[in-house]
Amino acid sequence: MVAAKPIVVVGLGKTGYSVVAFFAARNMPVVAMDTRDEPPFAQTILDNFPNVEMCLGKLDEIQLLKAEKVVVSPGLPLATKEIKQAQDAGIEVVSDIQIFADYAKAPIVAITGSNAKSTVTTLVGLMAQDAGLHTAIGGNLGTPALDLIDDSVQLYVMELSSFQLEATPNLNPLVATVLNISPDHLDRYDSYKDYYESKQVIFNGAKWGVINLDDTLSAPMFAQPERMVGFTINEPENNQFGVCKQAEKLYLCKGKELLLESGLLKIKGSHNRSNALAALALGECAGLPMNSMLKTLSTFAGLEHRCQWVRKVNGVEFYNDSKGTNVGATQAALEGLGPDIKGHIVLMAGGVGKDADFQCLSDQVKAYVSTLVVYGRDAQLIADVLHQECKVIQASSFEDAFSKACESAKQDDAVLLSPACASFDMFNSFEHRGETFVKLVEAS
Ligand code: UMA
Ligand code: ADP
Repeated sequence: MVAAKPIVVVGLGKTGYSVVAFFAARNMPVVAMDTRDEPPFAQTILDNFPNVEMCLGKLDEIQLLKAEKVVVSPGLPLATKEIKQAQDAGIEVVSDIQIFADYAKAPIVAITGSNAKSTVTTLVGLMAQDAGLHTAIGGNLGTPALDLIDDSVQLYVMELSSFQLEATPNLNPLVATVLNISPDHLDRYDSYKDYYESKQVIFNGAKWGVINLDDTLSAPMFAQPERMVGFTINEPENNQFGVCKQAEKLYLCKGKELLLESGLLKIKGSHNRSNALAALALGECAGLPMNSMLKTLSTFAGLEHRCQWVRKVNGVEFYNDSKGTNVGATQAALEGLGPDIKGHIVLMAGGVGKDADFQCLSDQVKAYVSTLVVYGRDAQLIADVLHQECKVIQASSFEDAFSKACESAKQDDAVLLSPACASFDMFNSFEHRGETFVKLVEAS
């Protein structure tokens, strides 16, 4: 008897571990590899799955060429030499999300975009749970997709990154959306076009597409969903979702039907109105009842580290937007909070800029920011392009940035941490950065 060819799992982080566990539980031969000598889950795999063959410190080309298929983790580019070589030799190279799509029996709500993915995914997941469905929520949000597979699940609500989607040719979701597009991860893609096109596969085989009518790059470009519904932060047409004004009040609406006064939302700013409308549109396509969705929406207070109000100290409000990891997010945070701040915003930004063009922030910085305090690896880059829009101060550390921001803030101002950068030069994660900020605020 010829031995079955192995599944080769590349990357032994959270995703890789979930893939190894998934196939090992199905008694399929697995080879696990990682370019790192000590990847996070190597020891756990050795302990729990002693039959899994392991290759650390490099990608083993011979094993890759002998694979039944290769499941590659999102942190590793498909362009990696050994992966590319296997693909060129005709070996199927897919993401964990493709395996998930192959095995999931319940419909999938698939959510991507440059920003707001976690907020909208969580909100749609809560809406489905409150409507009584056994709902599994995860993907890029944190719980790897394959850990969610369960035959009792009635709906999967999945946050998907471009890294995951680029190796997911056949998702076939019930509903798919690209929430918005702005530059991100330009250190990994050859061009902006490559980046936003990588998200388009989310529409492959989709029954419904939910389209952001305010963002042309979010619309389907290649595969067309069977049916589409749009959302906009302006007045909508016909059966689209949007915002209407009546008697000086703003309402979320569907066509001419008023759904909810926007002042009743706990998540603030026009970007969050857009997020709320996207969630309603996605939920409706998934068959959730409107009344139940509106109830969930009006109690949703948002996620930590996303334009989160921390505290008022000596007349200055402090906001933690540590999840603002690209220029589009920081633009939205400034536009969302700016009009509500009586004074000005003192902005703390910096970290790993991922080759972004910080010039994109000029208009919002000019409109709302009195002082910009920059820190971290790309501080100088940010200072160079924005020094004409406001006062810019360079800080020597995150703590120094915080104390300089506090010194600059006057009564009625707000100190906003919205870095427009990844955190990995100084912190383990955006959560770690946000928690450090909150601790500094609490100690001030
Ligand atoms: N790595 C190597 N060698 C390898 C494999 C990975 O050096 O052989 C490095 C990668 O370059 C990366 C790190 O290891 O720096 C982690 O990569 P991974 O693919 O092992 O990551 P996981 O632990 O599996 O976590 C991934 C997502 N991480 C990335 O896409 C980088 C998590 O999203 C996700 O929650 C998790 O799967 C479950 O689905 C995090 C993220 O930062 C939150 N995502 C990016 C974002 O949101 O902007 C896309
Ligand atoms: P993601 O999972 O895509 O990173 P999150 O929901 O975690 O999205 O939000 C990340 C950041 O994106 C927030 O901190 C906020 O600054 C910004 N943001 C939230 N909603 C929007 C939106 N609709 N458009 C642009 N930026 C947004």
